[in-house]
Amino acid sequence: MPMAYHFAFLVLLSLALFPVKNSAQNFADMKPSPQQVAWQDLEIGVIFHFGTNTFLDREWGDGTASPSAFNPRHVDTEQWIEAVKAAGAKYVILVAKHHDGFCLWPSKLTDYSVKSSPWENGKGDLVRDVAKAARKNGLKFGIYLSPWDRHDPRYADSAVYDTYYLGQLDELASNYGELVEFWMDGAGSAGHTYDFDKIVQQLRMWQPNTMVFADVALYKYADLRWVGNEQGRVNYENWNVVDRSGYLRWRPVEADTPLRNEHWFWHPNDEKSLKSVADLVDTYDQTVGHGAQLMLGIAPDSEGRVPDADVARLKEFGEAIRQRYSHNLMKDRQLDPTVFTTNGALDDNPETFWSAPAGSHHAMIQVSFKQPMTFDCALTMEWLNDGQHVQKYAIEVLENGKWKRVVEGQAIGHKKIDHFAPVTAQEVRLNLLDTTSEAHIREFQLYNLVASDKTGN
Ligand code: FUL
Repeated sequence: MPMAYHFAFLVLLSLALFPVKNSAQNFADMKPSPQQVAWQDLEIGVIFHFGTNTFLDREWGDGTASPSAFNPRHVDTEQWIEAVKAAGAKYVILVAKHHDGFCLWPSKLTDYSVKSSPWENGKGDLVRDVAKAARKNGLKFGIYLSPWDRHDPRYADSAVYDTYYLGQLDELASNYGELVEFWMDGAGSAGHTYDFDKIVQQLRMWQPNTMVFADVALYKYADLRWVGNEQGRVNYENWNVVDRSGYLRWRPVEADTPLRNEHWFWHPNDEKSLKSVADLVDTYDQTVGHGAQLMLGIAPDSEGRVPDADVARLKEFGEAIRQRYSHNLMKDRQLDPTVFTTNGALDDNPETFWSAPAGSHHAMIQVSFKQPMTFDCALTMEWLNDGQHVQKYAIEVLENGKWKRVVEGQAIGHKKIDHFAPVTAQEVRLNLLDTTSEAHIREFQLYNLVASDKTGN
């Protein structure tokens, strides 16, 4: 064997015997799955809490309530869905079993369910009804199945309880169609261990595309992450790639917060805790506007309907958001044929996007208006399929021949909403100051919110 071949052979042999360790993971190389991209586009979801707690003025049932307490007279799941659709929700999660262990579907594995209740003479199935109403109205459906179970005696023995939980998961994951999200909530459960490896494996068998929600304790399995509070606040900057258990992964944030302050279940005479439209709009800006998902908690009442006041508030909230973000001033920009390629970011259509030159770390989108425009808000969106790349940006206006910064930020992510004091200018630019590789921008929009709030347009 000639010397050169000999050497190459030795190199190959040593590579085979001692493979080079993977180089350290880089945050900028992490990309979302197609399911995560699709889920992030949903932006607003809701979670329904309804069960024996609804009838007993409780938040966390202790598992002793009789199933006969569950006796709604007019369950109207179509009304639930219409109410949340008006708020702009694109998916719904039903709490199929909360910590009290009471099941909203007729599980074959326990009698502690709707089948032992007077509702529909024990023949009802809320999971079926909500799934059907949601899909009929074009909303996606998902399930919350509490691991903590304060009713079932099997809970005392982790291994035996795991089999029970897995059986319930099988029922839910195989009988109700595609689930957009599956919530495993770590609340309660003190000192209890679950075989989450097996649970997630089994869930994936039935539902390969579901987004697994898991809070802090179950981080390893999560396709999305809990925000860490129930106030509807997502701290900025919000990066989609985070390291929690020794490796990096794309885990977008979901921020759950109830429509009625601190109450997930319905309580009598509780209207004062209904959040105001201003609160909800602010919550939207602090969650969706920080690149996260907003999940609003909705509590049907003891009749089985979303209360009228909540229905009205959801509608007002949806209208307020649509009104605020429907008059994108970019429609009045001058169409400059020499920079037509940026149109993907300026055309008011998130389905299209503009890419900065391949390999670039800095780029700019400049816009000229036909006449000076006044604006006080910017909405930007990154196309995330290739990863999150913008790590520093500014929005600048031309004033007396000089560029003046009105916004400085780091992450853009799925969506970033920036508010600032009104400025009037004819030239504006999105200055991408630092990007890990070429930026992809779905939208750069500008709004005059003070004016639209005043006119109601
Ligand atoms: C929490 C639970 O303990 C609350 O009762 C509620 O279900 C909320 C959505 O998740 O962890």
